[in-house]
Amino acid sequence: MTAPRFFGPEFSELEAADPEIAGVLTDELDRLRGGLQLIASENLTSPAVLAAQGSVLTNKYAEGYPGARYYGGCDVVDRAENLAIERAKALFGADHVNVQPHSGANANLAVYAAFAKPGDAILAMSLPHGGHLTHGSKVSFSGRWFTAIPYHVHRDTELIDYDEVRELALVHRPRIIVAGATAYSREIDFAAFRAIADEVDAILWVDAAHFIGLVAGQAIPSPIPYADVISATTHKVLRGPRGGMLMCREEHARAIDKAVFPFSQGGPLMHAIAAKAVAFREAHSEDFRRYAAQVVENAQSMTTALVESGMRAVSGGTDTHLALLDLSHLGVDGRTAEGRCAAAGITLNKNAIPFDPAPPAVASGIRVGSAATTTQGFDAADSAVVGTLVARAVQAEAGTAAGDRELDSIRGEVAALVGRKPAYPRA
Ligand code: DSN
Repeated sequence: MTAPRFFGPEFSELEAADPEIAGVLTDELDRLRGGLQLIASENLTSPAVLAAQGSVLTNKYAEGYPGARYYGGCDVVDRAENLAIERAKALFGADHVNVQPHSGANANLAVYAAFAKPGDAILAMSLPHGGHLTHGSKVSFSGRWFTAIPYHVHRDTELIDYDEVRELALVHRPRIIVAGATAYSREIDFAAFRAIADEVDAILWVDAAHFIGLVAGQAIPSPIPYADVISATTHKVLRGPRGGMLMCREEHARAIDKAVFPFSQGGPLMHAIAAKAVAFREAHSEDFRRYAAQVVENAQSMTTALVESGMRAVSGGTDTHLALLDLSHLGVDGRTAEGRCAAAGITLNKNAIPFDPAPPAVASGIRVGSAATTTQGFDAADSAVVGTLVARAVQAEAGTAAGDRELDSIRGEVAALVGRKPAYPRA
């Protein structure tokens, strides 16, 4: 079989050696091409990123840092890591960058290791209000090894309650204050967090995993002037390979580097680091700035359509790439909505909303994001159509004749829409 576009020439070798895994790759490409990808933490990387990631650099052990490795033969991969570091510094204006974290969670583990001791108090956003597992959940190392103090959004505005953050900081004197979330659609006031951190002499850690791509594209303000340390992922709006990164002030450089290697990781993934370098180069461009602005415009357009179709946008809307929608007054829970959308060719996730009465496995909301569709070339008008398709799918009662007909019909409209602006186009 001829290699489908976006698979390298090695694909025919894979197909001969392992047809089952070759089939997984082609099926996933078909899935990406055939539906709407609205998971807010996903994107579609470029062929150049894919090529760097699927490369011979995966072979090299390079424990240590460029120029100071524990193995020989690292001169070539050193070039990749140095390029990634220098490009990230130029893109974000950071003093120091570490591109070795294998993932966002690994980057976050390194932040704890650099700045806190087991038992220290950490002030971070509550998971059900939009935070992350590694911000103190009991099921993660963060909640098991540290004393997590959760802050919340305000019940009326559904915006971060900065008064509560300050009150909790004054009472608990946390070692670290975390700003950053996975399901919060609004800009974060980094200056307010900095002022609170200074008042209690805490480290300000911005977990920018979700929005770092919008920072790269200058679509939202940068946390760099405010944060002691920033953790991020490279695969969300930033559109790089799956992975993590850290940026910090020069004074913390040694602590951060030691916290990644040797404390929490072994050999870095040099193929992923090379792909990160490619993504940083792609992001440092006028094209990417236009992309980031369009991501926000598309998220807003999709959200407006969802609200006009009867959903409630948590906090009233979005300033970013994602929106959280409350379905409670539609009488549909998040889990059901996710399933109905899947049946219509729309991939998104159920999500807890602040003060959610439903358990997390059911949830009262859904989360949508515009990063992948914008990569496909969707504009604000397309995104409004996406919003109406999602709203129709959520309200189509699967299992009834009328509901199933509606889901089939939406699936056809989704196919037509992604056919006009496909992911990974064939030609
Ligand atoms: N799983 C990511 C997300 O979907 O937001 C966060 O780790």
